[in-house]
Amino acid sequence: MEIVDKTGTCNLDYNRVCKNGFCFDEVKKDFDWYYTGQVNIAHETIDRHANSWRKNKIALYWEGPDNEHEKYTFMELKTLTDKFANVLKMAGVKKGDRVFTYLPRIPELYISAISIAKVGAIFAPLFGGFRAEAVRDRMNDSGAKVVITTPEMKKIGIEEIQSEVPSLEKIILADVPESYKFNDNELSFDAEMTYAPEECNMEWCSLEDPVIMHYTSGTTGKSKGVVHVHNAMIGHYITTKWVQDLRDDDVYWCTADPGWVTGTSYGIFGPWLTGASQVVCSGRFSPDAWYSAIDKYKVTVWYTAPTALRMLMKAGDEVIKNYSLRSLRYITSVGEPLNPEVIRWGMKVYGHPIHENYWMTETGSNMIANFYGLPLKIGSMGKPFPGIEAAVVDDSGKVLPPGVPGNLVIKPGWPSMMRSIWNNPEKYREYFRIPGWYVTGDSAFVDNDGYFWFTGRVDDVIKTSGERVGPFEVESALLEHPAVAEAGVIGKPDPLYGNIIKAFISLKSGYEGSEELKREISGFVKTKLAAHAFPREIEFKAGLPKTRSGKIMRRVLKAQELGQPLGDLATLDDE
Ligand code: 6R9
Repeated sequence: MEIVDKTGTCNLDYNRVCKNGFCFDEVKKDFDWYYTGQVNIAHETIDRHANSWRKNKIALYWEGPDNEHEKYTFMELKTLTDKFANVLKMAGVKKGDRVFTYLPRIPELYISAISIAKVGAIFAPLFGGFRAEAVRDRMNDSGAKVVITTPEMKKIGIEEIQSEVPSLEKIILADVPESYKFNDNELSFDAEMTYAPEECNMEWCSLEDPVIMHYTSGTTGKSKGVVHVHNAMIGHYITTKWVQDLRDDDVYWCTADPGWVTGTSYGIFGPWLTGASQVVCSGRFSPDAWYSAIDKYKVTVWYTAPTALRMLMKAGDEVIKNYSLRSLRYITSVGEPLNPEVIRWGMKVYGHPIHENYWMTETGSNMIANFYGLPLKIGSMGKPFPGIEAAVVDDSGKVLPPGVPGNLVIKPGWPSMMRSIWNNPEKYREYFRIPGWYVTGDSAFVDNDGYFWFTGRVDDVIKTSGERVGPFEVESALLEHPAVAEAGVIGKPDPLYGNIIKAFISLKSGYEGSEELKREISGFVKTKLAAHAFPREIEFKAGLPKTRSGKIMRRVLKAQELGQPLGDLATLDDE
């Protein structure tokens, strides 16, 4: 066991606020709605600061892929989001409508997020890596009314499926080249903004009205819409303050894309709820680009992910010498287990440990963390955030003794917990299969000091580069390839990506397994489903292990791949 002691002044008295729920109640007075009774996360995120001494403070430093850069104050963002909220209203968006963004990390994405909340609609961000089939399924599941995208993204993800999404009324296009010809159902972001009135009537909501929906993956079935409400702001705010340790004079950079929950809770709402300045870099990952961003913007608090940190470690210490990283003061990481050696390396080259934390799309904000003021235990996820009650239990709900791994569960009722799965109460209920608990789908153990240690997923969900992928969706895409008869997909442990997607495929008769066919099938998934969720490895097999009812047993494929015992094979169909 290794503990790194933190020094500094922490405004969090763990013992005082440890009582369940107390911590969350404590911060309500920081929001305007506590006094006015008028609720909207957009007001607390932007307008509250635009009406305060922070109005001329930079809210957003934007760095484009080719060194373009822009900056926006809270006041400027208030005006822009008021205007764009009016554009959305003119486009017919009403309270409760689902408005998608399918955008690269350009300022329009951030303006859209806040504006969608301002009109009381539901902000549904789609990761730019998704392609047509994934886009179609998510929009159809939720009955998307409007999507905000660019002509370039529209071409790769929307054009071919547009006619299959009957609910879609309008496409708003940002970043449009002059030569572009608009279709009847399309609006230009820029043109509409020039005419839009500046005065906007905020749609006041209830704390329980939905405002954010993230599509995420489980083991079975297509992606599910995880619904969060305005009340989630309490969780975003308090954890950004105490887990990310964000303070007023910080320059903060969360490297996640808002297509994933980290990029929304901690890349849009959390930091702005605290009134901090944040950096958004829209380019691709490269050690030079990332270090140069930290240097250029004097980033002080940095929230990133294990795969990126491992890539930075792999890139070596030489590249760091070209940049000053002295501004860094606090580093956090999420998404997958962070290797202790990476933390030790981080201490050497960045001068600070990396604080790991744990949570998921459904929880809306950090649940377990090496939060500020808590002695950091390297390799552990930390302790439950004050006000959160977590435990490790067996399948019947019995709490397990220290050191024994089991289901990681959380006592329901924290502010940012999802309120529903869109249109799917049955899927929602599955999260509560152990009475009295929210079931995460992860396994963990608790040590004698109360720190939680991740041991793996209980289900088949794959984390690749920290991105969450459902095997079913990949299998479905594979089955659409003319050569594929059956497909089973697993996560295969990988030193860099955490896991890679490996597909086992049996071919239709008449097809010959070859390296070329593997490349073709991989490419097929990349262009149909997602640029990030394709199998990096494919193995052809004469037949796949199935249950007697015909379900492919991924568990057996995984055990075979890892050379582990096959476990209970009672349901295996021996043919
Ligand atoms: C925020 C986010 C959630 C899943 C989660 C778990 C894995 C997250 C982790 C971690 C080990 C950590 N995960 N943090 N595993 N150590 N510190 O990543 O949300 O995309 O929904 O994924 O990620 O398996 O259940 P999401």
